[in-house]
Parts: sequence; C-alpha cells; structure tokens
Amino acid sequence: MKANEIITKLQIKYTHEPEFVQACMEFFSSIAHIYDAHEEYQQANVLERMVVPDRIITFQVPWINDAGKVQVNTGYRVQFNNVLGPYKGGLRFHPSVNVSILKFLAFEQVFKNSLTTLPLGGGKGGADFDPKGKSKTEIMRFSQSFMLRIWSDLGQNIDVPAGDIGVGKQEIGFLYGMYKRLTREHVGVLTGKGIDWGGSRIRPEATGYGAIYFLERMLALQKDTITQKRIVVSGFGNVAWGVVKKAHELGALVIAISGPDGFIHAPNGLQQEHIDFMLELRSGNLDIIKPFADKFGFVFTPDKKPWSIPADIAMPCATQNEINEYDVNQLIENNYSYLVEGANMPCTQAAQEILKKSSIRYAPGKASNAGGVAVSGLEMTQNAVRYTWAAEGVDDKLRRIMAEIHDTCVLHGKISPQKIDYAAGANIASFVKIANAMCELGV
Ligand code: NDP
Ligand code: 2IT
Repeated sequence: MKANEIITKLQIKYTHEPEFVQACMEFFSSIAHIYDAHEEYQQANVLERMVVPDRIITFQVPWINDAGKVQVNTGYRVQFNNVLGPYKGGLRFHPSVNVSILKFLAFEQVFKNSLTTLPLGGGKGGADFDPKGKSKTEIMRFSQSFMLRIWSDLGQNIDVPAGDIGVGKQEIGFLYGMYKRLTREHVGVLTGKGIDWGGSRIRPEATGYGAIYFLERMLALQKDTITQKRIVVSGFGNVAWGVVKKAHELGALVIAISGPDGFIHAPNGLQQEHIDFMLELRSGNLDIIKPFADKFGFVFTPDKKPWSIPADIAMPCATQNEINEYDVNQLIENNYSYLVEGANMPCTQAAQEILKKSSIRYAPGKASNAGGVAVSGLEMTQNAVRYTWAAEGVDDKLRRIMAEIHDTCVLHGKISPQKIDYAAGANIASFVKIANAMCELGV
C-alpha cells in the first residue's frame, strides 16, 4: 500500500482522535515520498505498523480526598514503539488528558527520542487528574494509586516514565516511592527524580536549556547570535522556566511571558530575581502569572496570548495547539524571525502551513524540545552504572546532543544554504532510522 492510501485509511479510522491524526498528517507530509520510493519499507508494511501503538493500558485510579470522599480518575500508558530501546516518555496529569492526546504525544515521542541518538523507544501516559487546588497529601494518594495500577507494566529496561504537564519532582517522588515499596528495587524506572535519590543534575532545566541550545545553533547557521535578542515565551511551567533561565544567562531578553491567566510585558527583559520567583510560585503549585505581575509591577494583560508583543523569537512552551492562524499571522506582522517550540505540537496544522510559507525559521518540538528526554536518557545511564555526573558533564552532553539534532535536521531538511525545513529534516531522519530498525528486527 502506498503512503497516501495509508493516510486516507488512518484519517477515516481515527476521526475521533483529532490530535493523533494531526500529528500523523504532519509526519506523513514529509515522509510519504520516501516510503513510496522504498520497496523494502512497503514489504514490511512499516508505515501502517508505525501508527499503531504496541499497547495502550487504561486503568481506573481510585483515591480518597482530604474530606474522606472517594474520587475516581482514568489513567493511561501508551507504549507506542520500542524498536530502539525501552518505551520512554512523560506522564501528564491534566483534566484534558484523553487517548487522542496521549497517542499524539507518544507517537511524536518515538521520533523525538530517536533523534537524541540514545537507545530509547517512545511512550506517554497520564491521567485526567487535575493537580490544581489539591493538597500535597491528595497528590500523594493519587500518585500512589496510579503507580499501584501500572507498576507491573513498567521496568528500567521495559518502560521508563518521566514528568510532563502537571508532573514534576514531587509527583515523580510519590510515584517512585510506591514503585520501590512494591518491587523493593532502587532502579531507574522513572526519570526526573530528586538529585539525592537517583536523579540527574540538569534534568529540571534540560528541556528549556536544550531548546535554547538548538536556537543558538540555528542562529549560528545564519551567522547570528542570541545576545540582545528579544524572546517572547508562552507557558509558565518547567519548560518555560528553563528557557528563561538560559536565555537570561546568554544575554537575551525575555520581554513577555504568559501563563494560563494572561501575560506580562517586561520591556527590559526578565532578570534573575524574576526567574527565582517563578520557581517559588511553581513549587507552591500556583502556575498562574498574576501574582508574579503584582509582585514586580509588570503590566498584566488578562486572558490574552503574548504574541501581540513585537520581538525576534517566539518560544511556545505551554501546550498543544496554543498557536492558531491568527496568532501566527500576528507573529508575521510583528516581524518575528524564529519560532522554536518548547511544547509538543503547539502550532495547529493551519498555523504550520502559514509558517512554512513565511520567512520565519521554524523548529519543531520533536527536535527542539528533545533536551528533556535526552537528559532523562542520561539519567537512566547514571542509574544503570550507579553514578552521578557533575552538572558540567551533563550540560556538555546536552549541548552536544542538541547540536547533533540540529545538524541532522539541516542534513535532511536543507532546501538552500539559507532555507532549512527543520520539520521535514526531523521527520525524515527519524523515520528512516526507525523504519530501518523495524525492517532489521523482522515482523
Ligand atoms: P508544566 O505543568 O510545568 O507547565 C505547563 C504550563 O502550561 C502551565 O502553566 C499550564 O497551566 C499551562 N497549560 C497546560 N495546558 C494548557 C492549556 N490547555 N491552555 C493553556 N495553558 C495550558 O508543564 P511543562 O512545562 O513540563 O510542559 C509544557 C509543554 O512542554 C508541554 O507541551 C509538554 O508536553 C512539553 N514538554 C515537556 C517536557 C518536560 O520535560 N517537562 C519535555 C518536552 C516537552 P494549566 O495547568 O493551568 O493549564
Ligand atoms: O515530551 C517530553 O519529551 C517529555 N515530557 C519528557 C519525557 C522524558 O522521558 O523525559
């Protein structure tokens, strides 16, 4: 079957999973011609196999709230593809979580992880649990119940979850504590652990740092640097924090940042005290931006996205489909030169199509946000040899990995010396690697 037929079939079969279909369509648009030109891929039916997860585990997560009432959520783990290594990818705790969202995330994770150069398969999981407004003991009881239901499907060489939206060091701690109690093993079955109990240095910063390292490499290709560049960031979470921290350190100016409740404008750029306070707010489970605006006297615009602020670089770091056609047209009108994704699939399909025709240089999340999972892979290595590397060593490896991902995208996505299709480059490089491995391993 040719790629087009497979695509049409998939669109019909999964109309009820729009995010998953969107991620597949974006991927197919770059690789269909390669699939059709390779008889051996068609023989092994790699494309049809690539879009079906190995397994989706769905389970009930009962827990008791502080008022003594029994609550129920639905938990999931999508083990998508383990051809290159153990399933690997984060857990998301957010009320919007459903099968379509987790399938799109797990699908993209397969290709992202292959770009890291590390031996990692792809997966994703989570629950429709909302950590907002929950007490620490409620989050603990929920996380423990989640692990009770899924632990036997995980393993340091089988499936290794980590954090994502709503899951940070605290939740990983509660999940890991329960896993350890059940198995009596202290092993690298989760990443994003605390530094004193098996975590890696730089993992909290890794996604944001990695995105900035990727951006630096894009700029260098155009004989430019990040110094004094004006950056606008969306999202007020872990990834955004890492982006702001590294951008500030390298002399760029983060002049606007948004949270779920609106955005602030900081014309002189966010400074160290602001970055430290961001962390304080987050550790209090308060990822809204209004208290931040109030504390420092920033102009706060409620319920709006930040793209109306003219700048050089846009870095969406909140969630999928946060940038639509209107937003991308605003970026074009405001003369942005780069859009580097920290979040997974933050641009709608229509926004991506406009971007591709524009002069904005665009880095897709599966390449530019791969630093988080890359350092997760390095955490697994440290756990396996029972050692903890110094921050400089991890940071240096992260920088090299991001440079290599960038250069791989250029190699496979070069249109002219000036114009690189990074999305096509990332898709093609990762597709070929996984398709070849699937052929070599047999059906
Ligand atoms: P956090 O939970 O730390 O922060 C996410 C932020 O985005 C919160 O402020 C959250 O607010 C907001 N957000 C979430 N959903 C929505 C929504 N539907 N509309 C508006 N705002 C929203 O998550 P991370 O920083 O870890 O993740 C951010 C993005 O980066 C996600 O796309 C994630 O998949 C991706 N990513 C994360 C990595 C990691 O290692 N953590 C690695 C690579 C990518 P609220 O809860 O109120 O909605
Ligand atoms: O989307 C992602 O790459 C993550 N949430 C991080 C996954 C991981 O295993 O570190």
